[in-house]
Amino acid sequence: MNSKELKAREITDVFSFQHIEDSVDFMHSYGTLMSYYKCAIMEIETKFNVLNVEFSLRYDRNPINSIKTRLKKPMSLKEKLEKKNLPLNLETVEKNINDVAGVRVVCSFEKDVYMLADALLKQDDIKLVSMKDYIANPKPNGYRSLHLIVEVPIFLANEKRIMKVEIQLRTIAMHSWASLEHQLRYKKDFDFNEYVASELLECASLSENLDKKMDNLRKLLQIDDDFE
Ligand code: 0O2
Repeated sequence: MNSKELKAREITDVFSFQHIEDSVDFMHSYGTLMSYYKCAIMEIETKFNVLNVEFSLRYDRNPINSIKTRLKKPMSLKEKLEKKNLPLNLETVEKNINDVAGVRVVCSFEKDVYMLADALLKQDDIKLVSMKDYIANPKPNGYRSLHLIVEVPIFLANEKRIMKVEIQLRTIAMHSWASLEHQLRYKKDFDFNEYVASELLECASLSENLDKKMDNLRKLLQIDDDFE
C-alpha cells in the first residue's frame, strides 16, 4: 500500500461507512476540509516567518528558533469528539474541534513568546478565540506554554473561509520539557508513577529557572532592550 492508500484506509477505518459510495463522497469532503486547514496553517506560519525576518533585521537575532505544524490525525479527531460526546462527522469537527490545525512556535526567550503573540494578535485579519497562558499559570504537572486559538481567513478562488488554528508558543526550555514528558507519558510498558511525576515537576522547575537565567543574561547584555 502506498502512503495515499494508507491515509485513505486510516480515514475509512475511523469513520465507518455502510455503503462504499458514502465513503467515496466522505473522502472527498474530508480531503477538502483538511486542505482548508492546511491553507490556514500556511497563513499563520507565513505570518510568524515575516515577524521573524522583521525582528532579525531590526535586532540582529531571531526570536523564533523553529516552527512545526501538524494536522490532527483522524483517530485523534474521533477520540476528541467521543470525549465531548459529539457525533463523528465533519460538521462537528469544524465546529467543535479547535486544534485540527496546529502551529507550534519555539522561541528563544520568554519575552519573545509574548512579543510574537502580541504582534500576531494586532494583525487585523486575526481574531482571538481564546488564550490559555500556561506560562503565567503552569499546569499542575509543570507544563508551560502559551496557547492561542485564533481565526484566520483563507482566500479561495470564489470564497473566503474563516478557519481556526491552535498556536502553541514556548521557549526552547519549555519545548524540551514538553517533548520529553510527552515521550515518557506515551511510552508503552512504562510505569508513569508518582515518583516519575514528581521528578518531572522538578525538571519543569529547573526549566523555568533556565528561562529566568537566560532572560537575565539577555537583559545584562542589553539585547533588544528597547523593543516594546
Ligand atoms: P497533540 O498531539 O499535541 O495535538 P481542548 O483542546 O481545549 O479541548 P485541552 O486539553 O484543554 O483540550 O487543551 P490544552 O490544555 O490547551 O492542551 C492541548 C495541547 O497542549 C495538547 O494537545 C498538547 O499538545 C499540549 N499539552 C497540554 N498539556 C500538556 C502536557 O501536560 N504535556 C505535554 N507534553 N503537552 C501538553 P493534544 O491534543 O494532547 O495532543
